Amino acid sequence: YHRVHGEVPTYIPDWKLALDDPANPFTDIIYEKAEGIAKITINRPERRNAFRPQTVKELMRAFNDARDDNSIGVVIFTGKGTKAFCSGGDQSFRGKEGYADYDSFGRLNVLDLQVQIRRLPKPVIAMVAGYAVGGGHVLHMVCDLTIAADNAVFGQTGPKVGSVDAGYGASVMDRLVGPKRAREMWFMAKFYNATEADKMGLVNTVVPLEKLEEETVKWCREIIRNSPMAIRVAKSALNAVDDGHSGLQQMGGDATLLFYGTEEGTEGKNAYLQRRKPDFSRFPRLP
Ligand code: S0N
Repeated sequence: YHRVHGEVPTYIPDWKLALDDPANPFTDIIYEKAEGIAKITINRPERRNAFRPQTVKELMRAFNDARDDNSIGVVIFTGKGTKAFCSGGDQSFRGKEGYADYDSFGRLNVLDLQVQIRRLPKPVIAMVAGYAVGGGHVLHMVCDLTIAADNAVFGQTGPKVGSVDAGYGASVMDRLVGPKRAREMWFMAKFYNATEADKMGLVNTVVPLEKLEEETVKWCREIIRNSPMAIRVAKSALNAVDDGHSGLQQMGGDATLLFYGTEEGTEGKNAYLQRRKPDFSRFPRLP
């Protein structure tokens, strides 16, 4: 492979701020791009990168942009600083119906963000230094890959603070670590260090903290060299069974997308536009 593609460079790219809308600047995140990689960083280190509804709204804006930007092949999702990837929902914003910030009613919009990451047709890599706990642990789990620093700590806190993620937080975890470990993680709300998380299948690799970004970018560069369509189809296929109708819809959309690119698909469209009957006779009925 390396003989064909060459070695992957390890320097950290020259990140450029992205989606810098002066009328609507980000307050809770940092959004950067370089070399076909988008980097989305939760920027609330004083709260161990806990998210409030505003944080989630900004994350969704950035992830949406990364999906639509044709030059982006992979997304890094991370937290500012070395102490936390994300410590989950900001408890000081929690109300009766969920989390509330500028408007007075609560919302559970992190669930929409989880779905967005699952359906984004490009790989999303969680780059984890420090704590990935509570809703922050679920966010790393819904990412396609996780690169952990050796100071990373993983776990659910819900049963200790009166919350629970009974959606992807339960089902994706069950897939990742198996039913017994998933029960252990939820019932006991224990924390696990990076080595333990690696053994449990929660992460892809563990690297020294000072090498975290270098290694993550290296993985991104490897991915970007490969076929975007193959990666897109692989991601939707890997999620399809677990995501039910929604997963099949995503994968089915890939089939439609590929069909539109064929002569057979184009004949149907051309015939309609040219006001003639389509001639599909020349297309084979493959075995
Ligand atoms: C992360 C921990 C272990 C770090 O400990 P450490 O290093 O000792 O730091 P601290 O001194 O504890 O923290 C530093 C400052 O940061 C504040 N802070 C940290 N985490 C949070 C947080 N989650 N919310 C608000 N503030 C936080 C500290 O208060 C401290 O501030 P100062 O300096 O002012 O004292 C440790 O901090 C810890 O255990 N944090 C709490 C982890 C936690 O329980 N998170 C919430 C879990 N629940 C969720 O995530 C909700 C899930 C969810 O959102 C959801 C799920 C499914 C369906 C819907 C929803 C939904 O509600 O939307």
